[in-house]
Amino acid sequence: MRNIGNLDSKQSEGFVVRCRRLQSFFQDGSIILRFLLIALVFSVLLLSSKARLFQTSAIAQVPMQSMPSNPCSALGQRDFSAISDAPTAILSAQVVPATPQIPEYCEVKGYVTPQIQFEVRLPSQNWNRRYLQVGCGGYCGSLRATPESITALNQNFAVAFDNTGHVGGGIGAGSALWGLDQPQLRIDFGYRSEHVTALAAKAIATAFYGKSPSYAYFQGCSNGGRQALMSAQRYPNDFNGIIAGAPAAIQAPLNGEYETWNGRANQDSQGNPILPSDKLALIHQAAIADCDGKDGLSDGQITDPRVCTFKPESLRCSGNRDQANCLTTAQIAVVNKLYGGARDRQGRLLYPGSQTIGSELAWAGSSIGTSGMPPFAAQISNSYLKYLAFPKSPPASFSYKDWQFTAEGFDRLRPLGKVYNATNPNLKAFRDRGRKLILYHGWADPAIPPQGTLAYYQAVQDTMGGLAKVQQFARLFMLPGVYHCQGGTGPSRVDWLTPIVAWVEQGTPPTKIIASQTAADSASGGFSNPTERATSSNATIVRTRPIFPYPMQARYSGKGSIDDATNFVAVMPSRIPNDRINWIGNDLFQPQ
Ligand SMILES: [Ca+2]
Repeated sequence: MRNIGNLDSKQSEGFVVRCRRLQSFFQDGSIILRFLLIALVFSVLLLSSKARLFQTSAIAQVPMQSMPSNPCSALGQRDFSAISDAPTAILSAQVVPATPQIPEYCEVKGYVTPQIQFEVRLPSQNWNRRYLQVGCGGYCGSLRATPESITALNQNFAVAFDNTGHVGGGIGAGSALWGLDQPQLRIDFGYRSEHVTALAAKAIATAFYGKSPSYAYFQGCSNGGRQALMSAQRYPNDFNGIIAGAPAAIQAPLNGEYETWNGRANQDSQGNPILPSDKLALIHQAAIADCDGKDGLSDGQITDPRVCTFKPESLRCSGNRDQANCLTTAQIAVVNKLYGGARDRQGRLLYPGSQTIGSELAWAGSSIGTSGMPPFAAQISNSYLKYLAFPKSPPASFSYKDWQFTAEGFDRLRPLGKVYNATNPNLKAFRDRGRKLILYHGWADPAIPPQGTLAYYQAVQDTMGGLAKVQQFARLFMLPGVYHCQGGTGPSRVDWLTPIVAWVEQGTPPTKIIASQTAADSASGGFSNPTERATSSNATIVRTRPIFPYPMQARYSGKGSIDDATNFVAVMPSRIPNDRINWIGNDLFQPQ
């Protein structure tokens, strides 16, 4: 009777009755009847316990909850060196006590050869048989428990993350020095680290619980979004469901051309800045005034900035005299370089995308330096070209300022691009295994152009039988006014995990996502610390909006608050956008 676990008193009485009948049948019933009754009893018990789980979990329909079958510390003695493709060593295994924020878990640290360090967090109680691996942004180089990983741990997922195979990271000077003529470390960062971490973490979870995970998920944004797509393309066995946010998927052209272009757009011939960051508000306000209402609602956010026709020339200073409320000819040229994107002398695009109209406030720090610091674009480009871009790295004196925007230059980025780019639109193996993919991108992303994600999604459609067929396993959500992964002038807070779980486990595709926004989100420049974002999660919500699968858009119903998602409906745009972009790397979207 001790095994009835979660059943309430009424259910317990029923169980007692069933036990007595069972006893009676064992005494005088036929073998077939005994078998049928035993099966019935187990079915009732299973349904009863599942019904309770339905009510208690935000993530619906937990397959089965499991407890550890081995002590945490025992994992430190286990030999995982024989994992195929992922020889693994454990460095430590210890119980981390519960806090008000996080339940008790077994923390396992280790590495996969040669140096892919990882951390696995295994909940001590009520594991939901799910595994979530989270990606790592920029050039990674450290173990980062993202807010998404903490949320999932709270929901009794086993979670893991890794440093992508090297130490040192960020985006500043020397942040990618680890890659200097290091082919293996480049491969580990490029595509191997998430695969082998998944192999190791699943084996460790299985050893701990005595059961393997029922479902595996991956969630990442930026470089983590690139890792997400890489998994879908190269390792379709690894994850049942994948969430790819603002992916840095077209990485060699992104970091080699696009960021280099943006990093240099605001430099005069002496290297001094032309456009001060305090003029970005002026440009943004003029852009919003020009385009906000074109989507049918003046709400401070632009549903699809590609319909905008704003020109910075409208802010031209009289007599080209530099004043606070206008732009000089040179400043207008900077803005047009950012709106126009990286190009060679013939005007051919070297990257499929550019800064979007409406994103101007987020240029501060990303494309326009602040406080005397070079912008993000210059830093990430410089590290890429010096340490990651070429089979043989350039001399130490080389910098992003020496790069030539030419077809020849683009071709020089191709060999290592094969390691970093996640641009293969052939997702057949992924689809055929029943896997699901959610893609999302902010329309005002100042770091990675949203048009590139649209172009990739278009290539997937072209390869996989069109939009309707692709939406059976891969859906894209475009977030108006949202910066890089988070923050922005539009709602950016989204629970992506619940819908991917529902899609994978229940076959329920996401038809509507609710995004929310706090006052603090609007002030974010798109590069705020994710940890700070997590701790401010209790901030007051000032707006919610529905996001529909692309290309559907949210339109105001005409009644009620424009800050309440319930007052918006899904509409198809009057003209279905053409997301193909003619650029010098068209062939990168050819199916492999
Ligand atoms: Ca609007």
